[in-house]
Amino acid sequence: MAVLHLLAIVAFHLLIISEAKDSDFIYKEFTNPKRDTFVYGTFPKDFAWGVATASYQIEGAWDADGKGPSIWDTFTHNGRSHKKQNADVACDSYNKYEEDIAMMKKLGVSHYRFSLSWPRILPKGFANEVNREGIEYYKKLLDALHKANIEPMVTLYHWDLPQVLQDMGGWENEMMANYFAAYADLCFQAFGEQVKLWITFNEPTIFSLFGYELGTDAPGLPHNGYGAYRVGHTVIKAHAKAWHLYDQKYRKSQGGKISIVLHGNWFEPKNPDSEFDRAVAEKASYVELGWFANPIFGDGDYPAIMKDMIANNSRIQQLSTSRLPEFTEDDKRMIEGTFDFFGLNHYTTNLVAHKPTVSEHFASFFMEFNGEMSQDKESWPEPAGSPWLYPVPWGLRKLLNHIKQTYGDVPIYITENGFSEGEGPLNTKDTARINYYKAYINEALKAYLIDSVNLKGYFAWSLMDNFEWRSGYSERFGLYHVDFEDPERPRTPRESANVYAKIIKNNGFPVQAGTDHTEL
Ligand code: GOI
Repeated sequence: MAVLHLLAIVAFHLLIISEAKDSDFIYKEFTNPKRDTFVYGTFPKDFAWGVATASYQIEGAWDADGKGPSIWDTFTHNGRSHKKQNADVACDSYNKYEEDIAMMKKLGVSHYRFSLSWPRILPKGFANEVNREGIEYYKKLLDALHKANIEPMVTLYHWDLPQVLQDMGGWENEMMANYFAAYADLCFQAFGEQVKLWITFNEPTIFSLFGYELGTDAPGLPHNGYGAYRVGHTVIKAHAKAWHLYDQKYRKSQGGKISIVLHGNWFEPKNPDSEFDRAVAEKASYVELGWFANPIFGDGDYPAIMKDMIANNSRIQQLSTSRLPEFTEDDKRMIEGTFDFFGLNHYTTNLVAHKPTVSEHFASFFMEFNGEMSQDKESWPEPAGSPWLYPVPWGLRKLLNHIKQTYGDVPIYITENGFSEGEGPLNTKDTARINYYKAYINEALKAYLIDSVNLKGYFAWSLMDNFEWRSGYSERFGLYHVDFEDPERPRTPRESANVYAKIIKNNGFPVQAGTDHTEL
């Protein structure tokens, strides 16, 4: 059956491969010589091609027209980001959204993923005081997208919590699940006619861990060993409540889809011959994604491997109960199956080696695994702008297959993928980013064509340079460059914008006449 399926696909798409040319992405060494071979072929006809952004990172207008402050306004105004930078103005997309849409038209995207600023809509956090001007802004944006024939994918929460809700404990307060559901209800009501793809949360692992465990991100609380787990527990319930609300109250009339976006690295054993390294790498993959994916896409509960790990470590730390909270049976029934697709943000791969890290005296998510993360600095190309972002394209294909094997044949959108460079004078020749996009999109194509992964779309991060959280403007992810020194915030396309536009126009990498191809 599998063989027949593969043959059918090969025949249908004229799947043809060729050895990498010097313009393609080449690794210095690899164990499987075919691994990095470039594949020619195209994505399905209705494939979603998009770009992604987030409200705090692009909008600016931080206190305009009745907007309340978010935890990121507080955090940056306290000087906690790189060079005390903030996003008070950022890309000024609050005023320049029409320019943004013109850029999207040039790229030829079919979809735009952006997020709503909760404190712009509800300055006091709660749904009893609605800021009309906030609603109007997003309605204008949605109308303009509609006119441009671009489908919106709207994230309800991309990290900019109203400060007033943080003053009540933020995501560590269980009541947040209800407050979030009320905010979601209002958004479905206000925008649901125009929005057919909803995302509840962007990367809950990341804002839990960096905001409430390490404290390097807003709200900056170093609640090591327990903060992130408490946050995650409430966020999962908040997501499930919003999903059920949409399902029961809006799905029939509005006909959209709603799900969650999870961050996933691929984890590769540092020494593939070591069963210890293999076991820790596997654990890392099952826990990073599975913390949120297993409850939602699996059986309603945390992965067993995660529950055991944290319970054991808590025992070593002389605690009477696990630091990971438990779901009730009712919780599990409410949470299980609350998805319409799988939203995946993926950027890089890590090597994992076994190393005893669990301590009797200090608890931390990052020490829970008895493992150590690193990068293969010998074989992987240097990251250009973000020290953590090593381009490892084959990791994406492995991760997509892992998702299919672990959570079933669910429709997957790659909701973020992209590459950064450092600050500096405008250089439109962004070869490293071009190589990154070509190679990663090609691995996505392999997952679709060869591995039959149910891939529905791909969103590049990001449309333009923007405020990169604690790194300020020092890491640039844009297909378009933005000059943050100029009050006009002029945007200039980089070469990668043209390359991405061409990939979109071709719906992948069709076979070209006159090039040297070998059949698979
Ligand atoms: C998305 O997050 C997000 O959705 C967008 O809003 C965002 O703009 C976009 O990606 C681009 O980033 C070497 C413990 C140096 C502490 C290695 C572990 C620093 C610090 C590896 C691991 C990692 C993408 C910063 C998810 C945060 C960048 C999560 C990617 C800093 C490191 C670490 C490291 C670590 N991450 N983020 N860091």
